[in-house]
Amino acid sequence: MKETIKVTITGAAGHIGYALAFRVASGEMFGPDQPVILRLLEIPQALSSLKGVGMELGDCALPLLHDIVLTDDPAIGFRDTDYALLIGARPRSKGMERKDLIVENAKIFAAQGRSINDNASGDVRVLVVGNPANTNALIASANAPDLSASQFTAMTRLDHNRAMGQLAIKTNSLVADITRVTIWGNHSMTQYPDIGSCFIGDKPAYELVTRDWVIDHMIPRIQRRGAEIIEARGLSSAASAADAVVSHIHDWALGTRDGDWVSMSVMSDGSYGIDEGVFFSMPVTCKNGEYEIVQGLEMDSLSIARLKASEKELLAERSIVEDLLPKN
Ligand code: NAX
Repeated sequence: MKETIKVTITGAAGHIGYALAFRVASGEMFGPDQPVILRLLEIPQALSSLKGVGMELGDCALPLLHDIVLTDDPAIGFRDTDYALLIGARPRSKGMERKDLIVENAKIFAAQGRSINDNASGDVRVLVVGNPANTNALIASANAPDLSASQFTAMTRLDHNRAMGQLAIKTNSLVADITRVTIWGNHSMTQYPDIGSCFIGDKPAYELVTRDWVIDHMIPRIQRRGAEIIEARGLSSAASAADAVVSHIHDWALGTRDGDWVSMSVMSDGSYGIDEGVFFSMPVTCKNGEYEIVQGLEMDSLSIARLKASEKELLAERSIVEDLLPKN
Protein backbone atom coordinates (compact mmCIF):
# COMPACT_ATOMS: atom_id res chain seq x y z
CA MET A 1 0.00 0.00 0.00
CA LYS A 2 1.26 3.51 -0.84
CA GLU A 3 1.76 6.14 1.84
CA THR A 4 -1.45 8.11 2.49
CA ILE A 5 -2.03 11.45 0.79
CA LYS A 6 -3.62 14.24 2.83
CA VAL A 7 -6.27 16.23 0.98
CA THR A 8 -7.92 19.34 2.40
CA ILE A 9 -11.28 20.46 1.05
CA THR A 10 -12.53 23.86 2.19
CA GLY A 11 -16.27 24.51 2.01
CA ALA A 12 -16.78 20.77 2.25
CA ALA A 13 -20.38 21.09 3.43
CA GLY A 14 -21.27 23.20 0.38
CA HIS A 15 -22.66 21.97 -2.91
CA ILE A 16 -19.36 21.34 -4.71
CA GLY A 17 -17.59 20.09 -1.58
CA TYR A 18 -20.34 17.54 -0.96
CA ALA A 19 -20.13 16.26 -4.54
CA LEU A 20 -16.33 16.16 -4.37
CA ALA A 21 -15.40 14.54 -1.06
CA PHE A 22 -16.83 11.12 -1.96
CA ARG A 23 -15.01 11.02 -5.28
CA VAL A 24 -11.66 11.84 -3.70
CA ALA A 25 -12.26 9.20 -1.04
CA SER A 26 -13.27 6.54 -3.57
CA GLY A 27 -9.99 6.80 -5.46
CA GLU A 28 -11.05 8.70 -8.57
CA MET A 29 -8.61 11.53 -8.01
CA PHE A 30 -5.39 9.62 -7.29
CA GLY A 31 -6.14 6.08 -8.41
CA PRO A 32 -7.44 2.84 -6.93
CA ASP A 33 -4.26 2.05 -4.95
CA GLN A 34 -3.79 5.43 -3.27
CA PRO A 35 -5.16 5.81 0.29
CA VAL A 36 -6.20 9.28 1.38
CA ILE A 37 -6.88 11.24 4.55
CA LEU A 38 -9.56 13.90 4.15
CA ARG A 39 -9.32 17.17 6.06
CA LEU A 40 -12.65 18.94 5.69
CA LEU A 41 -12.60 22.62 6.62
CA GLU A 42 -15.70 24.74 7.13
CA ILE A 43 -16.83 27.88 8.90
CA PRO A 44 -18.28 27.40 12.43
CA GLN A 45 -21.90 27.88 11.26
CA ALA A 46 -21.57 24.91 8.87
CA LEU A 47 -19.96 22.46 11.30
CA SER A 48 -23.19 20.58 12.00
CA SER A 49 -23.78 20.05 8.30
CA LEU A 50 -20.12 19.04 7.92
CA LYS A 51 -20.60 16.45 10.64
CA GLY A 52 -23.32 14.90 8.46
CA VAL A 53 -20.93 14.76 5.50
CA GLY A 54 -18.40 13.00 7.71
CA MET A 55 -21.04 10.50 8.85
CA GLU A 56 -22.01 9.70 5.26
CA LEU A 57 -18.38 9.27 4.25
CA GLY A 58 -17.97 6.78 7.08
CA ASP A 59 -21.14 4.99 6.01
CA CYS A 60 -19.63 4.36 2.56
CA ALA A 61 -16.93 2.16 4.17
CA LEU A 62 -14.51 3.27 1.45
CA PRO A 63 -11.33 1.16 1.70
CA LEU A 64 -9.03 3.99 0.55
CA LEU A 65 -10.30 6.49 3.12
CA HIS A 66 -7.94 6.10 6.07
CA ASP A 67 -9.10 9.02 8.20
CA ILE A 68 -11.45 12.03 8.19
CA VAL A 69 -10.80 15.25 10.08
CA LEU A 70 -13.65 17.77 10.43
CA THR A 71 -12.66 21.23 11.57
CA ASP A 72 -13.25 24.98 11.45
CA ASP A 73 -9.60 25.69 12.30
CA PRO A 74 -7.44 26.33 9.20
CA ALA A 75 -4.27 25.33 11.10
CA ILE A 76 -5.75 21.87 11.63
CA GLY A 77 -7.37 21.71 8.20
CA PHE A 78 -4.14 22.48 6.36
CA ARG A 79 -1.70 20.67 8.70
CA ASP A 80 0.84 18.73 6.60
CA THR A 81 -1.61 18.64 3.73
CA ASP A 82 -0.44 17.54 0.28
CA TYR A 83 -3.38 18.96 -1.69
CA ALA A 84 -5.46 21.98 -0.68
CA LEU A 85 -8.69 22.30 -2.64
CA LEU A 86 -9.99 25.79 -1.86
CA ILE A 87 -13.68 25.68 -2.68
CA GLY A 88 -15.30 27.55 0.20
CA ALA A 89 -15.95 31.18 -0.56
CA ARG A 90 -18.40 33.85 0.35
CA PRO A 91 -21.37 33.95 -2.03
CA ARG A 92 -22.67 37.21 -3.41
CA SER A 93 -25.47 38.45 -1.17
CA LYS A 94 -28.35 40.66 -2.24
CA GLY A 95 -27.29 44.16 -3.15
CA MET A 96 -23.57 43.33 -2.87
CA GLU A 97 -21.36 44.94 -5.52
CA ARG A 98 -18.91 42.71 -7.41
CA LYS A 99 -16.08 44.83 -6.02
CA ASP A 100 -17.22 44.13 -2.43
CA LEU A 101 -17.45 40.41 -3.16
CA ILE A 102 -13.87 40.44 -4.47
CA VAL A 103 -12.64 42.24 -1.34
CA GLU A 104 -14.55 39.94 1.06
CA ASN A 105 -13.19 36.83 -0.64
CA ALA A 106 -9.71 38.30 -0.85
CA LYS A 107 -9.61 38.41 2.96
CA ILE A 108 -10.55 34.70 3.15
CA PHE A 109 -7.91 33.67 0.61
CA ALA A 110 -5.17 35.85 2.13
CA ALA A 111 -5.74 34.13 5.49
CA GLN A 112 -5.84 30.69 3.88
CA GLY A 113 -2.65 31.41 1.92
CA ARG A 114 -0.88 32.30 5.18
CA SER A 115 -2.21 29.22 6.90
CA ILE A 116 -1.17 26.95 4.02
CA ASN A 117 2.28 28.53 4.11
CA ASP A 118 2.61 27.88 7.84
CA ASN A 119 0.99 24.45 8.11
CA ALA A 120 0.91 22.53 4.83
CA SER A 121 3.54 20.21 3.37
CA GLY A 122 6.31 22.20 1.66
CA ASP A 123 5.38 20.36 -1.52
CA VAL A 124 1.66 21.17 -1.31
CA ARG A 125 -0.37 21.70 -4.48
CA VAL A 126 -3.22 24.20 -4.22
CA LEU A 127 -6.29 24.51 -6.42
CA VAL A 128 -8.54 27.53 -6.03
CA VAL A 129 -12.16 27.08 -7.10
CA GLY A 130 -13.97 29.72 -5.03
CA ASN A 131 -14.68 32.81 -7.09
CA PRO A 132 -13.19 35.05 -8.31
CA ALA A 133 -10.90 32.04 -8.63
CA ASN A 134 -7.99 33.58 -10.56
CA THR A 135 -7.62 36.57 -8.26
CA ASN A 136 -8.16 34.45 -5.15
CA ALA A 137 -5.30 32.21 -6.31
CA LEU A 138 -3.10 35.28 -6.73
CA ILE A 139 -3.89 36.42 -3.19
CA ALA A 140 -3.39 32.99 -1.63
CA SER A 141 -0.08 32.57 -3.42
CA ALA A 142 1.14 36.07 -2.55
CA ASN A 143 0.43 35.35 1.12
CA ALA A 144 2.46 32.13 1.07
CA PRO A 145 6.02 33.47 0.77
CA ASP A 146 7.73 30.14 1.48
CA LEU A 147 5.95 28.40 -1.40
CA SER A 148 6.42 28.83 -5.13
CA ALA A 149 3.62 30.44 -7.16
CA SER A 150 3.81 27.33 -9.34
CA GLN A 151 2.29 25.37 -6.43
CA PHE A 152 -0.94 27.37 -6.87
CA THR A 153 -3.50 27.08 -9.67
CA ALA A 154 -7.09 28.20 -10.25
CA MET A 155 -9.75 26.16 -11.97
CA THR A 156 -10.83 26.60 -15.58
CA ARG A 157 -11.13 22.86 -16.16
CA LEU A 158 -14.91 23.03 -15.98
CA ASP A 159 -14.91 25.53 -18.86
CA HIS A 160 -12.44 23.30 -20.72
CA ASN A 161 -14.67 20.25 -20.24
CA ARG A 162 -17.76 22.23 -21.24
CA ALA A 163 -16.06 23.18 -24.51
CA MET A 164 -15.17 19.53 -25.18
CA GLY A 165 -18.74 18.49 -24.45
CA GLN A 166 -20.19 21.08 -26.83
CA LEU A 167 -17.76 20.09 -29.59
CA ALA A 168 -18.55 16.40 -29.19
CA ILE A 169 -22.29 17.06 -29.54
CA LYS A 170 -21.86 19.39 -32.52
CA THR A 171 -19.56 17.04 -34.45
CA ASN A 172 -21.20 13.81 -33.28
CA SER A 173 -17.86 12.55 -32.02
CA LEU A 174 -16.51 11.07 -28.82
CA VAL A 175 -15.05 13.34 -26.15
CA ALA A 176 -12.16 10.88 -25.94
CA ASP A 177 -11.20 11.79 -29.53
CA ILE A 178 -11.02 15.54 -28.85
CA THR A 179 -7.62 17.01 -27.99
CA ARG A 180 -5.96 20.41 -27.54
CA VAL A 181 -8.87 22.58 -26.49
CA THR A 182 -7.76 25.70 -24.63
CA ILE A 183 -9.46 28.09 -22.25
CA TRP A 184 -7.53 31.33 -22.02
CA GLY A 185 -7.83 34.01 -19.37
CA ASN A 186 -10.10 34.56 -16.42
CA HIS A 187 -12.79 32.17 -15.15
CA SER A 188 -15.42 34.75 -16.08
CA MET A 189 -17.33 36.08 -19.06
CA THR A 190 -14.05 37.31 -20.60
CA GLN A 191 -12.58 33.80 -20.85
CA TYR A 192 -11.67 32.71 -24.37
CA PRO A 193 -12.52 29.11 -25.31
CA ASP A 194 -10.20 28.44 -28.27
CA ILE A 195 -10.23 25.50 -30.69
CA GLY A 196 -7.63 26.91 -33.09
CA SER A 197 -5.23 24.04 -32.28
CA CYS A 198 -7.88 21.44 -31.51
CA PHE A 199 -8.11 18.05 -33.21
CA ILE A 200 -11.03 15.68 -33.37
CA GLY A 201 -9.51 12.30 -34.16
CA ASP A 202 -6.96 13.11 -36.86
CA LYS A 203 -8.82 16.14 -38.24
CA PRO A 204 -8.39 19.76 -37.19
CA ALA A 205 -11.63 20.80 -35.46
CA TYR A 206 -12.06 23.65 -37.94
CA GLU A 207 -12.57 21.10 -40.72
CA LEU A 208 -15.68 19.91 -38.85
CA VAL A 209 -17.20 23.16 -37.52
CA THR A 210 -17.44 26.65 -38.98
CA ARG A 211 -15.88 29.79 -37.52
CA ASP A 212 -19.37 31.31 -37.36
CA TRP A 213 -20.60 28.49 -35.13
CA VAL A 214 -17.59 28.90 -32.84
CA ILE A 215 -17.94 32.68 -32.58
CA ASP A 216 -21.73 32.94 -32.45
CA HIS A 217 -22.60 29.80 -30.51
CA MET A 218 -19.77 27.89 -28.88
CA ILE A 219 -17.81 30.72 -27.24
CA PRO A 220 -20.82 32.60 -25.78
CA ARG A 221 -22.36 29.34 -24.63
CA ILE A 222 -19.25 28.33 -22.66
CA GLN A 223 -18.92 31.85 -21.25
CA ARG A 224 -22.55 31.75 -20.05
CA ARG A 225 -22.86 28.07 -19.23
CA GLY A 226 -22.87 28.67 -15.47
CA ALA A 227 -25.91 30.95 -15.81
CA GLU A 228 -27.61 28.47 -18.15
CA ILE A 229 -27.26 25.72 -15.53
CA ILE A 230 -28.62 27.99 -12.79
CA GLU A 231 -31.61 28.84 -14.96
CA ALA A 232 -32.36 25.17 -15.64
CA ARG A 233 -31.59 23.66 -12.24
CA GLY A 234 -32.29 26.58 -9.95
CA LEU A 235 -28.87 25.84 -8.46
CA SER A 236 -25.34 26.43 -9.67
CA SER A 237 -23.12 23.72 -11.19
CA ALA A 238 -21.97 21.33 -8.49
CA ALA A 239 -21.42 17.78 -9.81
CA SER A 240 -19.72 19.03 -12.97
CA ALA A 241 -17.59 21.44 -10.95
CA ALA A 242 -16.57 18.63 -8.59
CA ASP A 243 -15.78 16.47 -11.61
CA ALA A 244 -13.54 19.21 -12.98
CA VAL A 245 -11.69 19.39 -9.63
CA VAL A 246 -11.08 15.63 -9.80
CA SER A 247 -9.74 15.91 -13.37
CA HIS A 248 -7.61 18.98 -12.67
CA ILE A 249 -5.81 17.41 -9.70
CA HIS A 250 -5.65 13.95 -11.30
CA ASP A 251 -3.84 15.34 -14.33
CA TRP A 252 -1.60 17.68 -12.35
CA ALA A 253 -0.53 14.82 -10.05
CA LEU A 254 -0.42 11.93 -12.50
CA GLY A 255 0.20 13.65 -15.87
CA THR A 256 -1.70 14.69 -18.98
CA ARG A 257 -2.39 12.42 -21.96
CA ASP A 258 0.33 12.17 -24.61
CA GLY A 259 -0.39 14.59 -27.46
CA ASP A 260 -2.95 16.54 -25.44
CA TRP A 261 -3.04 19.37 -22.95
CA VAL A 262 -5.47 20.78 -20.38
CA SER A 263 -6.41 24.30 -19.27
CA MET A 264 -5.31 25.58 -15.87
CA SER A 265 -5.08 29.09 -14.53
CA VAL A 266 -1.46 29.51 -13.55
CA MET A 267 0.80 32.39 -12.58
CA SER A 268 1.70 34.15 -15.80
CA ASP A 269 5.37 34.05 -16.72
CA GLY A 270 4.89 36.45 -19.61
CA SER A 271 3.98 33.71 -22.11
CA TYR A 272 1.73 34.94 -24.91
CA GLY A 273 2.45 38.53 -23.85
CA ILE A 274 0.35 38.29 -20.68
CA ASP A 275 1.37 40.51 -17.80
CA GLU A 276 3.41 38.63 -15.20
CA GLY A 277 1.65 38.63 -11.87
CA VAL A 278 -1.86 37.51 -12.75
CA PHE A 279 -3.26 34.00 -12.74
CA PHE A 280 -4.27 33.36 -16.34
CA SER A 281 -5.75 30.23 -17.87
CA MET A 282 -3.29 28.67 -20.30
CA PRO A 283 -2.80 25.36 -22.09
CA VAL A 284 -0.51 23.20 -19.95
CA THR A 285 0.97 19.73 -19.97
CA CYS A 286 1.72 18.03 -16.66
CA LYS A 287 4.30 15.47 -15.63
CA ASN A 288 5.51 14.32 -12.21
CA GLY A 289 3.36 16.85 -10.39
CA GLU A 290 4.64 19.85 -12.36
CA TYR A 291 2.89 21.81 -15.09
CA GLU A 292 4.47 23.43 -18.11
CA ILE A 293 2.81 26.09 -20.28
CA VAL A 294 2.47 24.99 -23.91
CA GLN A 295 4.50 27.44 -25.96
CA GLY A 296 4.43 28.66 -29.53
CA LEU A 297 0.74 28.34 -30.40
CA GLU A 298 -0.20 30.58 -33.29
CA MET A 299 -2.76 33.23 -32.44
CA ASP A 300 -4.62 35.45 -34.90
CA SER A 301 -5.35 39.09 -34.10
CA LEU A 302 -8.91 38.34 -32.90
CA SER A 303 -7.60 35.75 -30.45
CA ILE A 304 -4.94 38.13 -29.16
CA ALA A 305 -7.63 40.79 -28.63
CA ARG A 306 -9.66 38.32 -26.56
CA LEU A 307 -6.63 37.44 -24.43
CA LYS A 308 -5.95 41.11 -23.87
CA ALA A 309 -9.57 41.75 -22.80
CA SER A 310 -9.33 39.03 -20.17
CA GLU A 311 -5.91 40.26 -19.02
CA LYS A 312 -7.40 43.75 -18.61
CA GLU A 313 -10.17 42.36 -16.40
CA LEU A 314 -7.65 40.46 -14.27
CA LEU A 315 -5.47 43.54 -13.86
CA ALA A 316 -8.55 45.48 -12.71
CA GLU A 317 -9.38 42.73 -10.19
CA ARG A 318 -5.78 42.80 -8.98
CA SER A 319 -5.93 46.55 -8.41
CA ILE A 320 -9.02 46.09 -6.20
CA VAL A 321 -7.11 43.73 -3.87
CA GLU A 322 -3.72 45.46 -4.05
CA ASP A 323 -3.73 46.05 -0.26
CA LEU A 324 -3.81 42.30 0.40
CA LEU A 325 -0.82 41.57 -1.83
CA PRO A 326 2.27 41.79 0.40
CA LYS A 327 5.09 43.78 -1.18
CA ASN A 328 8.36 41.84 -1.37
P1 NAX B 1 -21.83 26.77 -1.55
O1 NAX B 1 -22.29 28.12 -1.07
O2 NAX B 1 -22.81 25.67 -1.71
O3 NAX B 1 -20.69 26.24 -0.57
C1 NAX B 1 -19.64 27.03 -0.13
C2 NAX B 1 -19.22 26.49 1.23
O4 NAX B 1 -18.05 27.19 1.61
C3 NAX B 1 -20.27 26.72 2.31
O5 NAX B 1 -20.55 25.49 2.96
C4 NAX B 1 -19.60 27.72 3.27
O6 NAX B 1 -19.94 27.49 4.62
C5 NAX B 1 -18.12 27.42 3.00
N1 NAX B 1 -17.20 28.50 3.33
C6 NAX B 1 -17.38 29.85 3.18
N2 NAX B 1 -16.30 30.52 3.65
C7 NAX B 1 -15.42 29.59 4.07
C8 NAX B 1 -14.14 29.65 4.67
N3 NAX B 1 -13.56 30.84 4.93
N4 NAX B 1 -13.51 28.50 4.99
C9 NAX B 1 -14.10 27.31 4.77
N5 NAX B 1 -15.33 27.19 4.22
C10 NAX B 1 -15.98 28.31 3.88
O7 NAX B 1 -21.05 27.06 -2.91
P2 NAX B 1 -20.61 26.04 -4.05
O8 NAX B 1 -21.72 25.89 -5.02
O9 NAX B 1 -20.05 24.82 -3.42
O10 NAX B 1 -19.47 26.89 -4.77
C11 NAX B 1 -18.26 27.20 -4.12
C12 NAX B 1 -17.46 28.21 -4.90
O11 NAX B 1 -17.12 27.69 -6.17
C13 NAX B 1 -18.21 29.52 -5.21
O12 NAX B 1 -17.33 30.61 -4.97
C14 NAX B 1 -18.52 29.41 -6.68
O13 NAX B 1 -18.68 30.67 -7.30
C15 NAX B 1 -17.30 28.68 -7.17
N6 NAX B 1 -17.35 28.03 -8.48
C16 NAX B 1 -16.23 28.03 -9.24
C17 NAX B 1 -16.15 27.36 -10.44
C18 NAX B 1 -14.89 27.35 -11.23
O14 NAX B 1 -14.90 26.77 -12.32
N7 NAX B 1 -13.78 27.95 -10.79
C19 NAX B 1 -17.33 26.67 -11.00
C20 NAX B 1 -18.34 26.32 -9.98
C21 NAX B 1 -18.58 27.38 -8.91
O15 NAX B 1 -19.41 28.37 -9.44
